[in-house]
Amino acid sequence: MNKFVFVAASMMGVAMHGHANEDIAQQANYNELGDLLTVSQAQGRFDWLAKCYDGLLVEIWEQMYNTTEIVPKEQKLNQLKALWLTPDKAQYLTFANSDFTNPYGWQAGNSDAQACSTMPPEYVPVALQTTQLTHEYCANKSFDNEWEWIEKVTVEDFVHESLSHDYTAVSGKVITLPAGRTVKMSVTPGNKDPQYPSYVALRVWIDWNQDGQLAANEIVYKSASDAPFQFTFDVPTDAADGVTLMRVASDAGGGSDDACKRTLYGEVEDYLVTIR
Ligand SMILES: [Ca+2]
Ligand SMILES: [Ca+2]
Repeated sequence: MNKFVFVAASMMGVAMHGHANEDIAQQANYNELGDLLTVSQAQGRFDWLAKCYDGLLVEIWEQMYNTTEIVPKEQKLNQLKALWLTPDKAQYLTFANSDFTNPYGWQAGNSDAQACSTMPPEYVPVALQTTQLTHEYCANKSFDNEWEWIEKVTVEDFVHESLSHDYTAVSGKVITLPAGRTVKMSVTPGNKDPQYPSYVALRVWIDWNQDGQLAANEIVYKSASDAPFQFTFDVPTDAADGVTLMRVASDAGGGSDDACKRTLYGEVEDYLVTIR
C-alpha cells in the first residue's frame, strides 16, 4: 500500500505544476494515456474503483484529509465521490506506470458492471482528469501501424508530436478554435522507411454539432500524399460553444469517410477541441 502514498502526491504534482524538463516529458506521455471519459463513464470509474480498489481510494482520502479521526470507510468514499463527481462535470483517476507510458495498455474499468482486473504491480494513479466530452465516440484503430503512422499534428500554435500507435487519444490538452475563423493545420506522417515515404490518405473530422457522431459532412480535410500535409479549414460561424472531438486518421490503405470504419495501415488520433 505504500506506493499509493507517493501516488497522491505525484498525481497532484502533475496536475498542478510542471516546470522541469522531466515534467515536460512526463506531461507529453500523460497527454497520450488515452483515458478519455464521458461524465457517466467517470461515474462508472469511481464505482468500479470502489468495488475493486476501495483500499486505494481510502489511501487517497487519507492523503487528502490527513486526519487522525476515525472515519468509516463508506464515509471516506462518499466524501471523495462528492468531491469528484457533480451532475454535469466529473473527475476521474487515470493510471499508468511512474513514467506515464502505460506499457501494458491497462485501463481501470468505466462501470461497476465490468469485472475487476488486476493493475500491473508498478502502476499508480498518475492523474486526476476532468471529463470534457459529452458523448462517447465510436472506436477506431488501425490493423497495422508498423510502417505508417501519425508523427506530428499542428493546429495554429498547438503542436502534438507522438510515436506510432494503432490509436491515440490525446486526453491531456485541448485545441481552441474560434467560430468563423480559418485555421491552419498540418499533419506529418511517420514512415518506417523515411527514404521511401508511403502514399497515405489523410482525413480529419470535427464533430461540429456535438452530437457524438463524426459525420461525412464533418470531414474538414481529405487528401492523399507521400509528403506532409499542410492545409486550412474553416470553423463554421454557427459552431456551438463547448468541447468536442477531432479525429485524424492516416491510412495507406485508402481509408474511409466513415470515421468508425477500421483503418488498415496507419494510425487514428483523437483530440479534444474547444469552440469559442
Ligand atoms: Ca502517433
Ligand atoms: Ca456530428
